[in-house]
Amino acid sequence: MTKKTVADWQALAEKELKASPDKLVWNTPEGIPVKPLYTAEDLAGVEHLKSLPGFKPFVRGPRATMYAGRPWTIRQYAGFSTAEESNSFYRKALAAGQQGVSVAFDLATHRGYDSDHPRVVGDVGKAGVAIDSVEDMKILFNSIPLQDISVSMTMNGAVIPILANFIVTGEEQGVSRDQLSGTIQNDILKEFMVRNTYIYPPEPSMRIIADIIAYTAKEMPRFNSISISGYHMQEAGATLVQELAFTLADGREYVRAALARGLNVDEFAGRLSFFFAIGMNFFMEAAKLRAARLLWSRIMEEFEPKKPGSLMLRTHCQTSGVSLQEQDPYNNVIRTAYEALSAVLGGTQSLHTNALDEAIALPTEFSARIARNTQLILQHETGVTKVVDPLAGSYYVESLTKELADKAWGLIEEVEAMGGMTKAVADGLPKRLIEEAATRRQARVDRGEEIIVGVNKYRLENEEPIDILDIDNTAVRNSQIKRLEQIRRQRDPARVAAALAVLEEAAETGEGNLLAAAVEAARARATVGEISDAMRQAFGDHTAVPEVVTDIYGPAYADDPEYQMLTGRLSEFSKATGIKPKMLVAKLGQDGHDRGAKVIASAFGDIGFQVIAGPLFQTPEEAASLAVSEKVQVVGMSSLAAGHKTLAPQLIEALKAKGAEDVIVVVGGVIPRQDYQFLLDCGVAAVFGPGTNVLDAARAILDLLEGRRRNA
Ligand code: MLC
Ligand code: 5AD
Repeated sequence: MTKKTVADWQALAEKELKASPDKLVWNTPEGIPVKPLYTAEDLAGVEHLKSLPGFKPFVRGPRATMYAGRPWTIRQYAGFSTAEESNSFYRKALAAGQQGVSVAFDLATHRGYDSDHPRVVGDVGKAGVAIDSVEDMKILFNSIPLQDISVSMTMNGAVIPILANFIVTGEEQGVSRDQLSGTIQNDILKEFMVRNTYIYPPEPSMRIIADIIAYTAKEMPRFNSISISGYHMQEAGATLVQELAFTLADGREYVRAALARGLNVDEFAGRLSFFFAIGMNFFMEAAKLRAARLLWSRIMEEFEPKKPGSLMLRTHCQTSGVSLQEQDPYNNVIRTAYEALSAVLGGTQSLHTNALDEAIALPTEFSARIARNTQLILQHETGVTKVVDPLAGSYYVESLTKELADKAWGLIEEVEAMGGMTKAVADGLPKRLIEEAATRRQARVDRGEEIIVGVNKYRLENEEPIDILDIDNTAVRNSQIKRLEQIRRQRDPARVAAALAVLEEAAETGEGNLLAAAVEAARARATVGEISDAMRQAFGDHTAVPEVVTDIYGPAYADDPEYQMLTGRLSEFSKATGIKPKMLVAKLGQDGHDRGAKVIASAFGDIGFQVIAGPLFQTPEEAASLAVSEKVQVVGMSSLAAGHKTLAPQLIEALKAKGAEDVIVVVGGVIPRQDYQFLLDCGVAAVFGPGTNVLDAARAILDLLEGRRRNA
């Protein structure tokens, strides 16, 4: 038999297809042309092929034996309501097979506000657990042995008070800080880019990070000082190349900040850790983790470390939140299982699998169990843990690994040419590129070019609502306020004031370590808000000016008759009324998830609305004032952090109080069906839940505007 060549395959494929097989090439959003066939020829030039796990460049994994020696950590991110409730949830989860703890704090805590602050009325206990002081933190970890269980804390803005509270909780549980193991997210650059739970401006924020790296390097050898995160970039719409490149570029920037603080690279590099999202592009996601390890070891070589561990990328992964849907929600179990397998084939160290109700609410005990079991089944039943890096040698995966690495490296070099990530973030380039990618994707989904089962294809006629977790925000707030009052009554005010003064001075002068100073303040029972405020005095608050990308959604629809009909109707309406309809896209409370708001603002602008993108973190009162001064006809309130039942009625009341009751209020975002009627009864004109097609939303709003005009 003669040996067949790729040319022979081409010919056969052409016969089979009756067309060139080139038409099967899939151009991914990353700009990577994925071919229908990969062969040994594709491996020419792939330099990492011969590497072994446990050795640099670690493509095949950071450990020699990987899961055969020890499986990844099942670490489910969770937190809601009070410390008592979250503690009980963690303990049950640990008893049922979870292996590490991961704390989700509420948005008030993230932004450095105590639960009694007037700006956080809708946020307390909602998207995570409310923590105001060491007393709450001690309840949170009650009966969880901190010398044995590693704890991840997702905290970036109020990172100093939270880590200080954790250290003091350990002390008071009898666990010294050198025994504490875990991870603090502490990654502020991506907050400025996509996640938005920052407090202070970039420069002092970078100092905070360097202080934490310095403190943990000396005092907490088992603790990972940072979790450099791409997860939120992908959630905000980034392509995998963008996620890879910006995350690693962030990491490089943190290394530089720590070196500038006078540390030796080997003192801290082994405790830097990473965090990536794993979406539905199965092989590419696994390849992404392999490429990440390859590139990180390349980046770290520049700093000439002596320890091999300093070149090693270790990572947590979370399955993709945005890939999950409100419609036909049991499909989410399937999506999450594939994503989890991809993360594991990519060699993650720790994994969170999302719950099936992700698109509408926080997990219930039931949905959390299914999510956890998704990993337990992978670990115990599938055999995937038995062999290290089983995808190695796959023509496709190895080529993809190289292609992703090359493409990401190009973008990393671009960032470098701008002077590094802090500068790039200040310029806004990464944010812009990610928002463009997000808007492009929305257009693909709305047009049905990217199929989502149960959403833009195979949609059910009738959806059965599922049980969801609802949190009584007022009850949580009241109980937090009670405990705050008690703490303030019982503590020694002179000791608190003295400790806060030392902290403020450290912030002001640049001398001393902020975390060390905050630990003393936490021991004295200064609250999260007070510790944050002491630094606010010196650093000030960061405020971002919202920018909106344009001409992405429109051009994607240029040839579409439905789109043309809508823009036509809109321009008729504008002609008849003398102005383009004007809409404020408002973000209320401490909810910084703005992908949806930005995509809506961008797409509506292209469609022909005048759009005002409101600033983040407004109170309902502030948003109403802006709506009135800008003379908008519509306010679109975007809510992804479960504050809608508190904030929407307040917004409507505030508009009424200003004589602007004719302004149409619509609400979009993560809104459970169960809440629609409540919102409509409060005067909301329409609700747009997850999976809404943007054109449908625009049409509905135009209908409302025309209706108003007819009735006027
Ligand atoms: C591992 N070990 C082995 C081994 N594999 N030993 C022998 N043989 C093997 N095969 C050892 C390790 O060296 C380590 O010990 C210990 O076992 C634990 O392994 P690990 O791989 O370090 O796992 P873990 O402790 O789980 O740490 C994983 C991590 C860490 C490094 C990625 O940073 C982490 O847990 N991150 C989680 C971050 C997270 O959950 N974030 C949630 C974000 S949610 P030793 O002694 O070396 O430590 C979010 C959402 C939002 O952000 O709100 O927006
Ligand atoms: N509990 C569990 N999961 C949460 N997420 C956010 N907050 C919580 C919480 N309190 C998950 C969602 C979201 C991602 C950022 O983390 O999956 O997409």
